[in-house]
Amino acid sequence: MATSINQHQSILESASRFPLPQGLRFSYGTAGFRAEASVLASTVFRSGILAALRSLKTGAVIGLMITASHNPVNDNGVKIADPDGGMLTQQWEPFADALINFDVSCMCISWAIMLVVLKFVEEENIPLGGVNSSAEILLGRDTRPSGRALVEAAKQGISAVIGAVAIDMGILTTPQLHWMVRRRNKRMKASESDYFEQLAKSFRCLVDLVPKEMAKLVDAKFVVDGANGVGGEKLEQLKGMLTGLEVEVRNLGRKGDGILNENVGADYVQKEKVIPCGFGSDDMGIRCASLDGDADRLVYFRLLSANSRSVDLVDGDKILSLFAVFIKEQLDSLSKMTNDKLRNRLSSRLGVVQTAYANGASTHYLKQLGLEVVFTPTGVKYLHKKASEYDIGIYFEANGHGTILFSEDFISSLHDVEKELASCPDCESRNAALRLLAVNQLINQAVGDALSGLLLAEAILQYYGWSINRWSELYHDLPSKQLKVKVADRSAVVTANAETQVVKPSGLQELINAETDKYSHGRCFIRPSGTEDIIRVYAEASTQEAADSLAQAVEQHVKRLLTEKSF
Ligand code: G16
Repeated sequence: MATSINQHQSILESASRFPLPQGLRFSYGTAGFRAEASVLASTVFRSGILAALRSLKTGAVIGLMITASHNPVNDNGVKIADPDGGMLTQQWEPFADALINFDVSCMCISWAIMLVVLKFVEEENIPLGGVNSSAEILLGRDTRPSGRALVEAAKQGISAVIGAVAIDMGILTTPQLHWMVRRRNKRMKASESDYFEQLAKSFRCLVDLVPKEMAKLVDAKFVVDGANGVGGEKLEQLKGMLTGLEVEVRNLGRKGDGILNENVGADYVQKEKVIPCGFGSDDMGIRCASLDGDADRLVYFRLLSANSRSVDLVDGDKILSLFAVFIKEQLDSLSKMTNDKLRNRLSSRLGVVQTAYANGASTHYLKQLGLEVVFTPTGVKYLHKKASEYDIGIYFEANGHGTILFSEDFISSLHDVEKELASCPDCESRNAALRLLAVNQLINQAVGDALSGLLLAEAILQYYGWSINRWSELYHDLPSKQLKVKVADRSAVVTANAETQVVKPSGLQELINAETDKYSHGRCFIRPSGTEDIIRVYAEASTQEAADSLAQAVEQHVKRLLTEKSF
């Protein structure tokens, strides 16, 4: 078939321009491929082919984001958004790994990449080379200097697939790109200004439903650390459209501001529990928040004392708890409706999804509220999938990545109930329905989004009239410690049971158990990072000293066992 031959040539010719760096292997980790930017051209080029094939297969728009999120500025990476705006389906990850790692530098195997593609195309029945085949891929990038060249590599990968078109959306936050993909596939307005308008409008709607005396109790001043990344500038743009919120944005990544993610941003504040650069004793008593490099994570914090850099961290677990309390209260209002027919229409399953990193105190608190709490491995791809099984699924990782998902059936019932109650403008059930509808509009349904999460948190604080101190007091975190251990090969660690048990190397879990047993309220696990070349150690105990010492003891075991060649 002529088209097929053209197609083969197209991929072969362009693939030879992007040789795989010698001796390197890339793996599709927690959120796609990530590495030092200078070695990523071939990975990004091939991810372009991958995204085009995914678009052909699904007949829908796919997103390809060039970002390394919380990683240092010299890293970069690729995140791929599926038609619903979520992460690339896990079923395609093995193909992604195979495609990205095939070595075509040697002419004798240059056809091999074609074989990998063709085998997969046949297995998945992808209409590659078909006369009417068309594919559309939205491209976005964060503010990393390497982003522009990598977008060009992605474009070449996409155009190597005949019929595939790349649309370059420029600099975006990761959640904006995921939102756009989802909206385009639903044939809805999907530009950046549509995104800002939707956030501003739904935030306004929530704030309008706040009793005025409550809103007055919340300190208007609020400062956000933009991590010197893309999120700060986007928040600057959005803030002009917001009423009911005074926000100052720092660490915008402008000239003289500092380096992306270096001693700034959500990952730094959450892991180190200290204020980011650009914050100091003048911020004592002020509500502060941090975004990460691509604005898909959010944490809040407040300075503990004017002469220390330590913070009281309000992490993803507490954001989750705030959202859960609010959503549950709205559902409780709806359950008090006297109209049985309407009430029954809204009977819903509310579920909460966490990972092993969730502080034990948060899980205890959520369960005490009567909520169903389930666990998945780290990575929004797992949490998102689990949360979508509920009518309302709230998921958050402690690092601040999360959102609230609503089922279409539940939203449609809410609309019906709201219409039925239209003649009762002040009744609490109608207001509860309106609030939930506004939350569904505000909070990103595709992926965790720091900007939409921040607006929802602010609206809920106004609703309750809560300060950040009051929010932080919802429960007291068990002291915890996280460490990173550099090892030669992080894939030597294999875990099970939502990453709470080490399966390999053998014997390591027993050592962790023995250390953990020494501490009151001790809990500890390790796992290989899927975004950095390290093993992560998490420890929790009844005092900070105990948590630190447990983490350090386990770190030593990891170092020793992973440098021994015997396992
Ligand atoms: C990504 C994922 C998150 C995950 C994080 C850390 O975040 O989207 O779900 O929690 O990596 O992963 P790991 O511990 O495997 O390094 P981001 O914000 O870096 O894209």
